[in-house]
Amino acid sequence: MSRDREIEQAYVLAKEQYGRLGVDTDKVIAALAKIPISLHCWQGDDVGGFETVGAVLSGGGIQATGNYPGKATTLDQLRADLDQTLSLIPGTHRLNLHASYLDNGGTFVERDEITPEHFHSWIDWAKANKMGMDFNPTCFSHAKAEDGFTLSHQDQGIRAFWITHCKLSRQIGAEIGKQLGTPCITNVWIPDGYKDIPVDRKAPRERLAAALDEVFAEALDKRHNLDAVEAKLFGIGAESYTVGSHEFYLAYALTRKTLLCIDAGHFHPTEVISDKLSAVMTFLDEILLHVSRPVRWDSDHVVILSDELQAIAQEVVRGDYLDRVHLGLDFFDASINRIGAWVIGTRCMIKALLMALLEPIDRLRAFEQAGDYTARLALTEELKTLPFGAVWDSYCAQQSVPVGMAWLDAVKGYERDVLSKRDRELVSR
Ligand code: RNT
Ligand code: ZN
Repeated sequence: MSRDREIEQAYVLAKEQYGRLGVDTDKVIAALAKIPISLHCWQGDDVGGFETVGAVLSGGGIQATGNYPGKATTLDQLRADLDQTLSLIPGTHRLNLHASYLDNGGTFVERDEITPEHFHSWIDWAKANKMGMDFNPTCFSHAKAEDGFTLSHQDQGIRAFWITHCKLSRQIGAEIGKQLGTPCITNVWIPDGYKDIPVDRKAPRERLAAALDEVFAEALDKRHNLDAVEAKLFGIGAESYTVGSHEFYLAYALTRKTLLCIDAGHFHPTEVISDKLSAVMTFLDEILLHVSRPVRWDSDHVVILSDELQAIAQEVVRGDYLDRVHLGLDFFDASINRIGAWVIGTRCMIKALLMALLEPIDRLRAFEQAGDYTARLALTEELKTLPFGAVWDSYCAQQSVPVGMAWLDAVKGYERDVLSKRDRELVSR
């Protein structure tokens, strides 16, 4: 039997099986194709950016580990890697860009001087790919962030510098959203915090609230730009106190009507974000997720089809939040092929959404409402061995992307033909 035929027949059988549970797999596939995932540019170069040639960004607890060969060191290379990645992922997605990935034409531009001009080549790239974009001010890996404080800094001048950077970032976000016809989510994350126990927890938080109010003072058209604020529990070097904690930003988002960004790695190790979605969504209009995989700490491992990833997708789907919860990825692994990392993580996110969409949710709810928890547990467990893979394969085939492991052949080929040559170029320079 040909592979195509095999995929088709497996799908027919799966469709029947899901159909018996009242789930229409064709409709599920159509719904899945409409869900964009925001792919983070920073997986491609270990959060390096292009402010200076060969920039290596770190700080604020952000740490990519590994030295897998072939890292993108130019804008063209990163875009080529993204093109390669996108060709291996079903659906139409978004690009999440950091301000440090600007196109400065080779001349250094300080962060308080960035303009939409510096992002036009990215906008053109997104247009060509029919993608939306999201944006982030880069408030780390900078001389003015070296002592661990940015927007909440006690020095008024340093605070003003970061306020300007964030204001400009919002304007760039608005231009991106306007050009691409879909709102850009501009997400503010800062590393501010203390390594050791502070005696004043209050003042930095009050300064941060005031600084953010300044950043968001200019009203921007919500059709172009949406603001988000990202909370965090701790970072390396900020273990004892983080100014922008969860409670701080939850309250900020609620009172200032911004989006809240919830990163899967930004809580205590046994805490999960899946349980938080319905809690915050009861009060907030929209949120942004940074889907990540913390291993013992905020390690930003490549997202896999873990129980928690499935739980996140289930909560988004069950809660009917697909229009209000924006899905972004946030991981960076430099120890494996970086394109492979993007592809695995993004495909897993989509797989988790597919599994969630394939749930016979009405039936499950009926069991729960009737107090039949035995049946609820029986069915949720039974669902795990239904032929989900056949539906996934069929979706990939329909979207003309590799089915199964075939994507890896493409990545290996690209590594051989493109990535390995980059390292030789670096050596011969
Ligand atoms: C850091 C935050 C933040 C960054 C990116 C690069 O802990 O998760 O989202 O990962 O802005
Ligand atoms: Zn994040």
